Amino acid sequence: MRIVEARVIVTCPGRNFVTLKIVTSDGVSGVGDATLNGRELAVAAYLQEHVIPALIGRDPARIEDTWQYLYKGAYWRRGPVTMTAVAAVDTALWDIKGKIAGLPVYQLLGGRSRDGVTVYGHAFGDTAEALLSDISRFVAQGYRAVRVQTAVPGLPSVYGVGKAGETYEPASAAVPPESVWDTALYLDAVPRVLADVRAEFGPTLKLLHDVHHRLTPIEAARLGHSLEPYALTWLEDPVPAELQDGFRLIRQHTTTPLAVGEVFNTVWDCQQLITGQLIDYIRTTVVHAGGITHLRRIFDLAALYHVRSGSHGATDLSPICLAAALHVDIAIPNFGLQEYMPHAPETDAVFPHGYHFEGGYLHPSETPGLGVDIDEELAARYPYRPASLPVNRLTDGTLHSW
Ligand code: KDG
Ligand code: MG
Repeated sequence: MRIVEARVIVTCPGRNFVTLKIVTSDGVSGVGDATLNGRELAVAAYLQEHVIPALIGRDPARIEDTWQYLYKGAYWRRGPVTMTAVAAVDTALWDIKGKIAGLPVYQLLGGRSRDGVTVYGHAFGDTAEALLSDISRFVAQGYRAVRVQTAVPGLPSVYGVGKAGETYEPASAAVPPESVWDTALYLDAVPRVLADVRAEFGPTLKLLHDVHHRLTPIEAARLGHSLEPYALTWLEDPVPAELQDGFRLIRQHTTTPLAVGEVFNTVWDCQQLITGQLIDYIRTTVVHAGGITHLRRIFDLAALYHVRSGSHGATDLSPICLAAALHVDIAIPNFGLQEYMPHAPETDAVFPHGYHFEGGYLHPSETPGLGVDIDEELAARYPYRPASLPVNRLTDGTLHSW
């Protein structure tokens, strides 16, 4: 069997998604998510110009060899654009392998290690009442874990915190919008909010908080320490993680568990963090970390060092990525949590899928392969719209982290 065709589909059913579809000489097809928020067309061009010509004629069964060929053969290794493109091919090949075997992909990964995938939802509020009521909404649906994001008095807006009832969508304008950031106001507000939330919901609801890379290590150490009484499950992205050693400083000062990795692309981005036991959860996921093949390699390394998975799952990762992530989550021994933000109805219609949510768990599809597809006719009705993630400036105008 050979790969005879591969096509890139760019669509915007509520937000932008890039999908790779690979077709074999036997007429079996597989899909892979290739979406890189705010840089969609860079991946589409990488696939179209550099990857697809090299795929035609290859044996679709050779997943590992194709991964190595695309990673090493490019000469230019790593990086989000390259690794998202490699991930799309890898995911589509696992989909094809599952369909040919007549098995859901998780069976090819060793079968179930658990009955369901525990997920966390995103609660946010621009007022204390709005936040508490948003968390209650998740609890009522059976969620066992909730990420808590809050407005900061004195700041006009905060990344990822919309008005009650709004959907979460940080990529808005074609050119990055700019907002103002003040660390002192943030560090003052967050512990008070989490104290209220813990008091309201009791000790068993898992609470998470995402810092979105906005602190320095010593500021993050202080925040982690001040949040200890509220027993977070994790404090996410406390600092930008190019300097993996920065986490050592945070670790020395707090027992609040740490999570990082949604922007990582390879095992090399987290090697020190994992082997130094500087984190508790690694947030890499299928689409941005080289597909199922490479993600499993990262999670296997993590398992040796008591680090658990906590894969990224915001709505800018398509239902194809979520479907693939669930097959990994259900199979690996060191699963921790899976992020879950339901997609917009238009998105779900473009990507028909068999995974489902029930009582705080997601369950992967039982159909052969990934159990997700793209309706290309419907996708064609939603043309690409440029959108970018925002940047932050400090009050004196200095460009800060996002
Ligand atoms: O593309 C960026 C989003 O996926 C990101 O802002 C979401 O931080 C995020 C999260 O934890 O889901
Ligand atoms: Mg995050």
